[in-house]
Amino acid sequence: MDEKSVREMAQTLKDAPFVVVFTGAGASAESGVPTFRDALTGLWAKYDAQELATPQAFRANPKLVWDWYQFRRGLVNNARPNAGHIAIAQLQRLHPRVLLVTQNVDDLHEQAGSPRVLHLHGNIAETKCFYDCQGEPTLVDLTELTFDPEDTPPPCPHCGRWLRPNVVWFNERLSYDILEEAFNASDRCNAMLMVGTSGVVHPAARIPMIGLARGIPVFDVNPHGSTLSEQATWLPYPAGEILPRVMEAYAQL
Ligand code: BV8
Repeated sequence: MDEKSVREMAQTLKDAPFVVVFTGAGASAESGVPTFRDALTGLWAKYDAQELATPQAFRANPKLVWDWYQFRRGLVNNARPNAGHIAIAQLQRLHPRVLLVTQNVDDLHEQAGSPRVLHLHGNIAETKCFYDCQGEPTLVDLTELTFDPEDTPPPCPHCGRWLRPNVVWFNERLSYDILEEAFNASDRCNAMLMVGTSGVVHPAARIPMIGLARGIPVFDVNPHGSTLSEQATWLPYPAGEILPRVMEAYAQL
């Protein structure tokens, strides 16, 4: 992307009174966290993530699904924010009004210094009772439990039934309040920056679709393209490469 286009993009973001940043798995790819499109590894290579990330899969094989999340938690725990996360946090510091909405279940935006992150699909580091026996969500601190790592999922300390990761699985509804805030922001913002998402998963994908339908500038940072790249302003670069350049130009405006 030539410097003139980078500067124009930075100016558009600076001139927009309200910016929504919408991220997906690709924003964490350069931190070593595999995206959903990546082939699954090891035991799970023969499964599709969409098949494992469901309550049906958990009921059918709770140990397989729990152990898959423990594996992914390990990847996230070893990951560090990349230059793309850091650039987004910088935008939130320099711009008066940015709402960051993520589909990701890691906390790399928070680690990069983002002051507020709206998580549409939950937080992989959190554990809750599968039945929310004490109210929704019944969060449980795994570090306070003693359980046999081979005998998983561990039992809920309140009701003795399964624990599960505090993420939104396929075929589960998202939090109404979180979704309403994200859609309201999409209806009101003046520019949108989507980073590292294929735009396949709903209802999250409606966020950039609302921006595009309103005719506001929507920048799509994605080296391989998304379902919306043709309608958006597509930047075919890795987030960690292009976003620091945009923020360098932004800081000089
Ligand atoms: C629901 C948590 C109803 C779990 C996740 C409408 C149309 C079609 C289907 C549906 C629809 N409405 C509902 C559905 C069904 C389903 C769905 O969307 N199916 C699709 C896939 C066909 N949706 C649901 O089930 C949702 N629930 O609708 O409930 C309901 C109502 C009432 C009562 C009961 C039920 C729930 C969806 C949430 C699922 N949970 N995550 C977990 O993580 O384990 S979704 C999960 O997959 C991720 O969180 C993420 O959101 C999604 C993957 O999408 P992306 O983030 O975009 O990642 P992806 O890998 O696809 O793409 C990465 C991109 O990055 C790529 O394009 C790549 O090119 C790019 N990239 C790579 N490297 C870089 C990069 N970009 C920049 N820089 C780089 N370096």
